[in-house]
Amino acid sequence: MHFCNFLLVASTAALAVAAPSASEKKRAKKFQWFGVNESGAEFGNAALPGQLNKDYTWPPTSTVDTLVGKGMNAFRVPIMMERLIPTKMTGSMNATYRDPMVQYLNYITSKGAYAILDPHNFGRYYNNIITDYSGFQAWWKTVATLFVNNDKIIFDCNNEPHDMGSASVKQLMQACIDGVRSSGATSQYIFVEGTSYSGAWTWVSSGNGADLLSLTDPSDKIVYEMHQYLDTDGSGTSANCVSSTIGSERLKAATAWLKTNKKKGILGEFAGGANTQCQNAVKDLLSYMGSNTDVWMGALWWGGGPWWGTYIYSMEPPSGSGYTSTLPLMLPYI
Ligand SMILES: *[C@@H]1O[C@H](CO)[C@@H](O)[C@H](O)[C@H]1NC(C)=O
Ligand SMILES: CC(=O)N[C@H]1CO[C@H](CO)[C@@H](O)[C@@H]1O
Repeated sequence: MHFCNFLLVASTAALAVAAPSASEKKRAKKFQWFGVNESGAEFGNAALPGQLNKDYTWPPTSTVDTLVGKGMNAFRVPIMMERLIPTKMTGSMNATYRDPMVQYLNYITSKGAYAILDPHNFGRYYNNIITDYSGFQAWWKTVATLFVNNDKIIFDCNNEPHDMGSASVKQLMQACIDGVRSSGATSQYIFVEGTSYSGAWTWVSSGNGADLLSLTDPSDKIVYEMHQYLDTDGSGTSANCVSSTIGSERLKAATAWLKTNKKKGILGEFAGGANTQCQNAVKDLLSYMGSNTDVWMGALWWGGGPWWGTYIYSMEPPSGSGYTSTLPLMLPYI
């Protein structure tokens, strides 16, 4: 609920910090996308389908006006595959979940921003690793049909597959691409993710680099989405960061892979705790990406949304720790 105030207060914070340097401003403009994950609709996934406003919620549309007004232009919206199409992937959509989702995403794009539709399923459907690729393709065809005429929707095939081989994930991502395109949605970007939680630091070593390279899209609008946290195990569960340069270090191999293969990347999730080491690390990460915008198209902080409470990376005003102390550092990049 409070998330709508995120950038409103951010603008106030901007007045209180030093103006961005010319080089920072220049860098900032080069990101195609900068924004946040807007959580809520994927919450309470132990309860499927779950009840609206009890197990899960939709972030308020009023957020969007404020955030877009302050310069953000990309919102990743996690959802649950099972809530949208229950029982089986080839089934039909549940209107109770579908209609507010469509409204919310269309609202975002009506403001000129990109809405990233993110089935937050870790490569699983009802907790089983998806191996029915044609079923998954059907799921995406059904869903993409809703947005055929909206070129500011981005289809994010699946959040953070893990404990499955990169070759299997390749098949999963290709099924998504094929499903989306066969719906008639041909103008939109598609974000693909890899195994090992789509970590940037393990992109090459996990096999993603080799296997996902051969994905094909008739519209040629694939963007490789990677995630990078800055804590010891890279899981995004600690408020501490390894060092102030860990971000750029962890992105190096993936950046080289993108360049060598002439691919585009998006950092779909990143965050660090609200302490000096992490804040320097976040700055280092964004600076590094800012000098490699030939391959990095943007970055999305994890996470925003109305139900995060005292989460270590919360951007929630008035007291979310990321919001009160890390946000000012990121303003030059918005
Ligand atoms: C449809 O979704 C609503 C809310 O998510 C849920 O309460 C209802 O049980 C769902 N219906 C089916 C058939 O899954
Ligand atoms: C890194 C992180 O914060 N991951 C969380 C993302 O959000 C889901 C719920 O949406 C949590 O279960 C994860 O722990």
